[in-house]
Amino acid sequence: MMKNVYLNHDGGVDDLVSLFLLLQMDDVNLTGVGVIPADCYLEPAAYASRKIIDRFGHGKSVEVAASNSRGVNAFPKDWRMHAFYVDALPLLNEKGSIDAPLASVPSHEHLIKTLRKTEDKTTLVFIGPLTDLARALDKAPDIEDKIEKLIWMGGTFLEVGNVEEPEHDGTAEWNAFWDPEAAKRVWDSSIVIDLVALESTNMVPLTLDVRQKWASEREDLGIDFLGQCYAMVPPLVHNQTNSTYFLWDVLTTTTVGNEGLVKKRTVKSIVHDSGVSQGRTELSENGREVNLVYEVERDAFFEYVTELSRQG
Ligand code: AGV
Ligand code: CA
Repeated sequence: MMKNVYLNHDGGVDDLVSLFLLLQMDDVNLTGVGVIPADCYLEPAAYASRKIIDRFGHGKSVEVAASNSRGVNAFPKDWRMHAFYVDALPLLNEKGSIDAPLASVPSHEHLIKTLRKTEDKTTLVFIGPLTDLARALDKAPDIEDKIEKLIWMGGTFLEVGNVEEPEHDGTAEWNAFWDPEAAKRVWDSSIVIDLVALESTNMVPLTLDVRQKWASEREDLGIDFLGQCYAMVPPLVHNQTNSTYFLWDVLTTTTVGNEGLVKKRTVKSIVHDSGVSQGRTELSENGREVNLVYEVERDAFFEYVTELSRQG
């Protein structure tokens, strides 16, 4: 059966690869894409998205909407630059023109419009901050009924998150930290949430053997795209640093097509929306239920990603 999926991403390397992968899933009807300028700059991220749809969308027509949302805590500029590199890949620019349409409304409104007009419910895949969803819910509470569930790359219940910033205690994950109030707004809704948190994404760092595998199969256009994208970001070699790249969003996206790769359990949690722990998700009996993705079969995951990417 076809699954309706709406993607909202923030233009990182693994965000753009996630879009590419969704377009390869036979049972996914991608109803729209929103791009939010959190871990990216908006213009190259929106262009790159449309070019990926053109090149790798198998003729599907998917509208891309640019967000006008603003965050609370800014991402480092170095990370935000990645969208420029992907957008400039010769592989995406051979044609010299863009066909995939840009929506005429900002992405939170595009989300509302798309959910309302799509028959049946839609699965939301958010692999950046939740700002556009929070704004959409404020503006159109009726859309909750059209949402099958939300799969979100965000949060962690580990002691150490991945935010290393002044005036913060390090307990948060970045997508939650960028706009903690938005996460809280979504927590306050009754949407079913699958949380692909750092517990599981920490198990899929970018490593040299993975890069080598993709390099050795670069004759295939889809695998070459993976290889080119993951050449732009630092792998885990000796020590993990603040810049070490994981396949955070790609893991999140693969759970749409292959739920068997991960293990989930239900927990109750709250979100801190201010102070030194802002963006922290914390286990609490007073919190709301989320389905925490806490483990992944690493080898099977990379095999699935590679398999899905093969064009020939
Ligand atoms: O916290 C993970 C989120 C994911 O959605 N992003 C990157 C993924 O797209 C922020 C982030 C955390 N650490 C990073 C990030 C790093 N070292 N480089 C780039 N982005
Ligand atoms: Ca992201």
